Order: sequence, then C-alpha cells, then structure tokens
Amino acid sequence: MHKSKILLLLTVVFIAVYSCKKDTGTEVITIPPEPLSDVVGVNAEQIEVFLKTHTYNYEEFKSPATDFDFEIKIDTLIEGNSKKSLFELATPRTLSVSSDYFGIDSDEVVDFTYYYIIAREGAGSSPTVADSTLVKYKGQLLDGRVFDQSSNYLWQYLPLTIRGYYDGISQLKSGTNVIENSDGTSKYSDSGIGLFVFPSALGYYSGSQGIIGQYENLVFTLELGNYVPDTDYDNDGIPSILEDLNGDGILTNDNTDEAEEVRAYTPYTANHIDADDDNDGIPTRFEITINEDGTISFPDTDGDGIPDYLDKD
Ligand SMILES: [Ca+2]
Ligand SMILES: [Ca+2]
Ligand SMILES: [Ca+2]
Ligand SMILES: [Ca+2]
Repeated sequence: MHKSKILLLLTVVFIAVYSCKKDTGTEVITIPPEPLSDVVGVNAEQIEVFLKTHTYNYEEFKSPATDFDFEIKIDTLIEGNSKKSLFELATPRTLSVSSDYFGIDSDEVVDFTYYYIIAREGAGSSPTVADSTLVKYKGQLLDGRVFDQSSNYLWQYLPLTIRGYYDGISQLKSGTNVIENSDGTSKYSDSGIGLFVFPSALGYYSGSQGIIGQYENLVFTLELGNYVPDTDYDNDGIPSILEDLNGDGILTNDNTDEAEEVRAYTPYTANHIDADDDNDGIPTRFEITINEDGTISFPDTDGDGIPDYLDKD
C-alpha cells in the first residue's frame, strides 16, 4: 500500500486538533477548538461565494477533443459570461459532524454541507468509504493555491484520509479500461472524475498544516481509476466496511477493545485495523466463519447477543 502526503497530513491533524498551544514565553496557553456551531455558517458562506464566482471547463468534458487531458480547470467566472457557475452545476451533500470527533466538549452534532460535481461519470462502480482506491488527486484552497497533488495514480485506503475526501471518492465510479501510454505510464479512459468543495469540519478543522490554515475549506479534484471491492485492510476476514459497527460511515470510532488498549498503554486501534477486535488473544479470523459462497457468519457461542469476535467471554 503506497503512502501519500494526505495520509501523512491526517496523522498530523489528529494530534493538532485536540489542542492548539501558544507559547507566550512564560506559560503555555491552550486554545480549545471553536464550537462547530460557530464555524458552520462562516464556512458555508465562504463556500457559496466561491461556487457562485467560479466555473470549470465543463464544455471540454462534454465534447472532448482527441488530445484533451481530462483535467478539471477551475476558473473565475466573468460577469456577463454565459458560462454556468460551480454553484449551478454542483450537488450538495450534507453530513452530520459530532463535536466528539474533534475532541470538543460542547456535545454538539452539526450538519455540514459539501458540494460535488461529477465531470466524467466512470464506467465502473463506486467504492465504499472503507475501500482501498487507486486515485489521482489535487488539493487546493479556495484562493487556488495548491497544497498537495499526485501526478501518478496511487493507492489510498480511504478511512485513513479526511472525511470530505473519502465521502467524495465514494460518490465517484471507477474506470474499467486501462490504456498504456508510450512512456510506460498508464491511464484509464473511463475513470470517474469529480470536483469537491468541502467545509473545514470535513477536513482538518482547527488543525493547520503548511498553507492550510485553521477552519479552512478545501477543494479537491479527484480521479478514481480503480478500487478493491470489500477491502479487508487488517486481513481479519471481515471487510472493513462491516467493521463500521455503528454504521455512521466513520471507521475510526468503532473500537471494541478501547478500554483494554488504554489499560495496556497500546495505541488506539479501531476495529478496521485490528486483527483481534475483542483483544481476547484469538484472532478475529478464527472467531468468524467464512462460508463457501463468500458470506460470513458470526457465531455467538454463549448466546448473549454479542458475536464471539467481539465478546471476551
Ligand atoms: Ca463508525
Ligand atoms: Ca482495537
Ligand atoms: Ca478487525
Ligand atoms: Ca478475538
């Protein structure tokens, strides 16, 4: 599995979001992240202004020239121009964000809306938010400054990226037809390509990294070449998507043996990256049954309603 800068960024942010420290020389003051309800309106307004004042090269995608590179180019919308704005072309999608997710005590659940445009419909199918995907991406700020991009396809396991990013990729369809270029690289002639604009709470929120400031909205152009259906990242026999026990589309908040991990000072290891989910010393793989047709049964030997692989007794 290739590592990418995005994965790296995420790790940094998870540490950064919990406390933002300012050294005043004599004492260290911890500034807690702002409540979600204070940020949601500001982000929404910034995004709306951006969408209404920008467009992209959608005509080129509609009737592509033979040498068209299928790259999304965002452009300022000139007044009086008949081109459609991103706002007219985009589909909104709303996700609930819990303050717990960013380690904020305010006990809030706030809806954040992101916007996406499918520039090219892929010929294949869509991954789940828990699959490994072969992607090309470019990340930029609303002002157009690029903070990260990949020039070649790379593999990314979606749960280790940021939420707007993985939810966005799961809206795309993959390609099916690989073309070998003369220079040894390859491309997909029918991959899904999209543009995504999402608020800070689906990104790094109060974390800052490089040119990405606190509470910064992010713009991604993404191409989905391929993906591994039913990715089983920890190789425990259960596809990662089925390890989202509370079904909220977030894989990092399902950790059956969290108490034992805390007690043993071992790192927080959510079920999708934990091969022994209940920490009983028996690998999950040996506490489930994979049937001949590929389906999985979850035996519950003592009949207490908790399947063996999540049950310590
Ligand atoms: Ca979850
Ligand atoms: Ca665990
Ligand atoms: Ca597991
Ligand atoms: Ca076990």
